[in-house]
Amino acid sequence: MSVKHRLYKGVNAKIVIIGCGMSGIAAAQRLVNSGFHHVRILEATARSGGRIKTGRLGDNIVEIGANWIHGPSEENPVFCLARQYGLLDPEALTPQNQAMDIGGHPPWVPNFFSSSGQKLTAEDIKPATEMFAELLHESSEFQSQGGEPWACVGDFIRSEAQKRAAEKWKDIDATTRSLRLCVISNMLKVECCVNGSHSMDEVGLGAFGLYKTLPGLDCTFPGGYEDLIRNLMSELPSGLVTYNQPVRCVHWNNAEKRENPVMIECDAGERIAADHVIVTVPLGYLKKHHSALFRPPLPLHKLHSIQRLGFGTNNKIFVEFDSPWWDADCEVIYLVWEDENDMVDQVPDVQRSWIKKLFGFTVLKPTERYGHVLCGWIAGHESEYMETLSEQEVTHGIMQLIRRFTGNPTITPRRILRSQWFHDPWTCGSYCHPAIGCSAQDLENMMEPLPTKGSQSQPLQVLFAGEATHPCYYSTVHGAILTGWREADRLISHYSSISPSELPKSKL
Ligand code: 6YU
Repeated sequence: MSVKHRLYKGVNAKIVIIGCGMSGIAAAQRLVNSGFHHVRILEATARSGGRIKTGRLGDNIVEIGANWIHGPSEENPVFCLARQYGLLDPEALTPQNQAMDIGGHPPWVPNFFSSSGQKLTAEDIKPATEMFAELLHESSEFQSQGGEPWACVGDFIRSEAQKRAAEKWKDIDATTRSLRLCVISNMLKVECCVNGSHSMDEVGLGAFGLYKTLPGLDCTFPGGYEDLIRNLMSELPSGLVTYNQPVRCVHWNNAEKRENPVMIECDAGERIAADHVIVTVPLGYLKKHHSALFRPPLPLHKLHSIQRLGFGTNNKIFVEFDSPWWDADCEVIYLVWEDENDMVDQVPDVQRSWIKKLFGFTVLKPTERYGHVLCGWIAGHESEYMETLSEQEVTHGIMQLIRRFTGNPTITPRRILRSQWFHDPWTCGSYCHPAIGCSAQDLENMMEPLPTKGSQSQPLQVLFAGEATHPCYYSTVHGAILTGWREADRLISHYSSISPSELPKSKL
């Protein structure tokens, strides 16, 4: 028997989804396809997509938010949907591309520059990048073993790198050894961007290995990530989303009206009664607004997990040039500061030297499509400070940086465009990471519906989706989709298992 049939040709349950990002859209799609008639999305902004946001720099399409399909292969729902809608380049569809197992770190062709204006050779940097890759891999293994020697990834990598450098590189001259440690500092800054953390000293060593990668060489959407959103939205009934409708408070266990246990109060004053609400707001927003957003307040164990999990900032600065100053085959440019052999990934004086946190640039390819455009990456408080500067100040900082590292005093950017995710009031940062002291239980707590098990009240009043509720694909778009489907399935199986007389009678 089909799911639709089991649901008695569509139940009348009123379901409100808060947020029209990937997880909210995925939940709505699955519920509507399963016969639920009364599904609504309330979205604070004027657009769908949330942290999937395609913009323009001149004639070029650039991604302000999510960039890649991480691990484009059969198990990745983003890949499968993008393939189904015909949104990918043929290369991304090849079995070879899908089979590549890169462990989350694509093997890009690098150029390394140093702060004294030198282009570094493979010989200079390879021992350091190899040691770093080894340490990163070891960092992810404590999750299954337990008994980690340090609380955070940063301390583990620093202490081991120092130890191993003293052993392995003891016959190397002091300048080269120091430069290699500076390369490790640069790699730590890369990891801050990958993890969405201020510093790797904030990422818990015990939980680092919770994140799982999928096979497949990361690929992009030639027409922009928002193509995926447009295709999915076109399959939803028109009028399902109310835009510019921020939700102020979710009143659950609503004693006044037993048949509609949830009352959603919007900023504009509208009050919407519902049987279920799926909350997909980002963890950054939850951290800041949980106390106003839920009445009664969240149970303490859930609140503690919201507080314990990390949610940091990773921003991009797109920079266009008249001509390239990097090699034709170069895919990523790393900038190594020669005074950073202490392997610290935070700058001491954010206002004066925020730019030192920018690890380098990825090169937008193919050149025929994008022209000469680089994407600079900067994480942490330095990134949050960058957001407060004017575009001219950021452009000046980038120009000085590139001139210094290339030794070419004439390089001048044509224009720039940067993201500002920390100051986005509906996101408050970029994505989550397991901070010090986190465990799998925190992600379990994040996804646990309210009221919690054992309560006598109506079940599944408040459900939680969004990237920060996925046990192993958090921080990604595929993680977000899967959480939307998970919560929709939770409701579908709930209604599949109850008799018609118990179904809600009301209409939205
Ligand atoms: C990916 C990638 N990528 C770069 C940057 C960012 C992110 N991600 P949404 O926020 O989308 O939706 C919530 C909605 O709720 C939103 O529309 C709000 O307006 C609304 N809302 C809020 N409050 C409300 C209220 N009160 N009322 C009503 N509405 C309200 N992911 O797969 N590939 O390349 C990147 C990247 C700069 C910012 C990314 C990437 C993350 C994804 O963008 C993100 O997870 C999903 O879009 C979230 O969807 P959602 O529905 O949950 O929320 C080893 C190891 C380490 C572990 N990490 C490795 C992975 C690395 C991740 N890498 C990311 C890198 C980039 C570059």
